[in-house]
Amino acid sequence: MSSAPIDDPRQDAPRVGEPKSAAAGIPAVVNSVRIVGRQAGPRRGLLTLLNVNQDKGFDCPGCAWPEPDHRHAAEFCENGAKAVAEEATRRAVQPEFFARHSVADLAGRSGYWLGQQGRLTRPMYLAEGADHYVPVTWDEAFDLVAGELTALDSPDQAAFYTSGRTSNEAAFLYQLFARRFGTNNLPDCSNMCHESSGSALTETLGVGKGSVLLEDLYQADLIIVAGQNPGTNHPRMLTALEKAKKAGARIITVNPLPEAGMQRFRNPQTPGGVLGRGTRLTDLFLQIRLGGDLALFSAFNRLLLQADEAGTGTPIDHAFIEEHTSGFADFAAALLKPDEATFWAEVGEATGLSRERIEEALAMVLASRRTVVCWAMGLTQHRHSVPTIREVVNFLLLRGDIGRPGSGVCPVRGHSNVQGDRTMGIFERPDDRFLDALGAEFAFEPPRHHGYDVVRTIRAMRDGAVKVFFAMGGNFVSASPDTLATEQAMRRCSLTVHVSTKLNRSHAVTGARALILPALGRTDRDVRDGRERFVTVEDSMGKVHASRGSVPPLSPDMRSEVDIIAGLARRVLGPGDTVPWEELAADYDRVRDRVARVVPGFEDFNARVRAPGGFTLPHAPRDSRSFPTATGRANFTVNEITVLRVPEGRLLLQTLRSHDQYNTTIYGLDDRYRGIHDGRRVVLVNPRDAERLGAADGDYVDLVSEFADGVERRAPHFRVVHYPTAEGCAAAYYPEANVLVPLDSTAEVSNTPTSKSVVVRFEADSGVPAVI
Ligand SMILES: Nc1nc2c(c(=O)[nH]1)N[C@H]1C(S)=C(S)[C@@H](COP(=O)(O)OP(=O)(O)OC[C@H]3O[C@@H](n4cnc5c(=O)[nH]c(N)nc54)[C@H](O)[C@@H]3O)O[C@H]1N2
Ligand SMILES: Nc1nc2c(c(=O)[nH]1)N[C@H]1C(S)=C(S)[C@@H](COP(=O)(O)OP(=O)(O)OC[C@H]3O[C@@H](n4cnc5c(=O)[nH]c(N)nc54)[C@H](O)[C@@H]3O)O[C@H]1N2
Ligand SMILES: [Mo]
Repeated sequence: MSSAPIDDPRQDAPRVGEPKSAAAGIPAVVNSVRIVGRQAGPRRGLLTLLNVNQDKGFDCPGCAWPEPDHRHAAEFCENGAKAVAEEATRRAVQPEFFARHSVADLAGRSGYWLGQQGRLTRPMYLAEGADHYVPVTWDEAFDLVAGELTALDSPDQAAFYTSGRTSNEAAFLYQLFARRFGTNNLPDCSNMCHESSGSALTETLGVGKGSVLLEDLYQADLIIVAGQNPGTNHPRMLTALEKAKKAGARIITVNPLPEAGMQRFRNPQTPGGVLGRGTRLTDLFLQIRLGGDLALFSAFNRLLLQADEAGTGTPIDHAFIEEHTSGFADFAAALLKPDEATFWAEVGEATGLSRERIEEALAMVLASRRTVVCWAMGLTQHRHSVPTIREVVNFLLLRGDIGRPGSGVCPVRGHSNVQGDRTMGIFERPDDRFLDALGAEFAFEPPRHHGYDVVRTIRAMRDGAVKVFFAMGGNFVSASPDTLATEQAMRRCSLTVHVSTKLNRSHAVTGARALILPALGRTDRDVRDGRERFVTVEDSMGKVHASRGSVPPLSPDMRSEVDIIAGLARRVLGPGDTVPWEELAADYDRVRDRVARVVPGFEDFNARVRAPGGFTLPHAPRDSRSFPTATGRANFTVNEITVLRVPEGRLLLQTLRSHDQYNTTIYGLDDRYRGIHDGRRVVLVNPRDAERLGAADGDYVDLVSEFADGVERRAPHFRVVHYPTAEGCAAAYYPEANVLVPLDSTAEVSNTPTSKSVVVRFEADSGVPAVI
């Protein structure tokens, strides 16, 4: 990792070497220790690392991958260590910092530079027309927000965003506050992330969450990992995959990129991983074109149906289909309808894979009695993501692979509590059952009309329909699509408020007035009135457990998210409110008691969460093969194959994560496994495409995206890197490439921005941009 945070755009000067073919090993350990030491120092560093993911410790703020029952003394990974180090850092942003740097100055810095300044420590206010943020007291801050909120014509003129690190307790109170105030405008990072999974799974299985536990992975015969890069984004998943392999599982990886982590894993906690070559993970690599997964799973399903018709083996679980599903006949008829030539021509075009290759994969499917499909953003951020995931469900239903050990759907969540936030009611389209329970518990009538998701919030701010934007964490400006459109929308607000741990671009691109409210993070000790408090989180597999911070907060002016929400709610709603805000905040057990009465599965919450390891939420399809869908059964669906065609001379571009970032938080300028160092403005291109486009390795180009609205979106000055990505499919890093993702290019049903399929052309380099 480069040591100096980037301040001068010319520092972004990528050097390119060979991609790696194995992940982790000793370099990962060395890197973890170095980063933590540099940010947090030896004492805070050790205090944090020894407490990550331990029973009495805190949940890693990195990803949502679950902790195994038998934990290692060091149950963290290189990237978890970076996430912890960023938060437990000794560097602090004090009021003097804001006196030195105007907002215009901050708006001209890179996200990397902003994040490297350290933790936010005081509430700061930017008055209308002012150049600098100035310190304010918490009471003044609450008064400012309350004044603005209560002056609105309608509660729907405010939007309350949530990022996925917010604890269950804070999320529950936050959504309660928004609804008590009168709106369902609760956009969250999920809208840009796994919303497509939630939509598809709720419709087909009745529960919008994954159906597998860690034990299922260990019992699986076959694990298909599609559209996911766990070596970087869920490194502890590699340990689980290694264990599954040792128990006999085989792995098919589906990805346009040959990601190092899925090739070979050198587990730093085993001698073989340190000294030997490690474990080969992938048995079959399907190098698919972007967006080709719907066609791939359709091909699997058609081959299964045909094998069944031919009477070879038992490709289909008829008993399961008969007893538990609905819609099979329509699904089968639609899938078998096209003639062979037409069908396979479409599959070939969409996937870039030969029929032989797909049949090779199918042979592995047929040899498996228990199959798990794991996926992440590679499947969720396309226009046809919901149909794609529905087709994955069709595939598992055909095999009877839902609700039996060793099989199921495994959408791997991103943010460490993004799943819990949704469970707690952070959702712009809540169902009546939830609202009824919430209203009954707190004696009020919640708003019933749906609120805005992320994309609709941006449009509403742009159009003047939302005037107050409040964010519980996150970096809305940099994480959202269409950066310039989003920035303009933010600037039209009368007030923007960010409850944050670290400085980011959303603090520099603001409404007429702005507030920064400094919050405690996962690693911080949360003490009030001399008593230490803990929060809870839910991992990607529906396990709920406690999280206790261990490092002393850098400033007494930082408050817990729960205290911030309660303080604000009290001010906005007045002392006579039906919700006893202060009483709840003073003791998180009281919040949990309320959750237990409102949210199914949380009965006896306080007792059960104190048991070692916490507890697992019920999941009807997994637990009892019952399906709370509209039909009362698991639903087969008909999904038409989509081929993403691009005009001559264009490429499809995906925007993804490097190894040295956490979403918009940039840890450094390297992407070690892909062989990229010291820079992030790179575009990975297949050499054959590059030749067609006349782009030599090392050339600099502008990326220009093309969309039906005719608006020109340009990302200047990207270094061309010849890379073994699927033909026709390029890749560049998020958030630098977000400027290219059109606001109105979203997935059907889920409305998720299509961050993994943007049509781009290359143009002559227009030089280093002012802000990178
Ligand atoms: N260290 C670290 N950890 C993280 C994060 C982070 O930024 N840094 N972010 C967290 C969050 S919020 C999330 S949501 C997750 C994200 O985790 P991932 O989804 O793994 O993240 P991406 O980098 O977006 O990677 C997408 C992967 O899908 C592949 N892909 C892209 N398009 C397609 C496609 O059409 N089909 C197929 N089959 N593959 C495709 C890409 O080549 C890449 O390997 O990670 C979480 N964990
Ligand atoms: N082009 C493109 N865009 C994407 C994606 C993509 O793949 N491509 N991925 C999308 C995905 S999957 C996601 S999840 C979103 C992420 O969107 P966000 O969740 O909005 O973004 P982050 O970068 O994770 O937010 C980082 C900020 O959160 C704050 N923070 C960190 N921890 C805490 C905490 O404990 N409490 C509080 N209050 N604040 C905290 C810090 O101030 C930090 O600067 O981005 C999406 N955007
Ligand atoms: Mo995410």
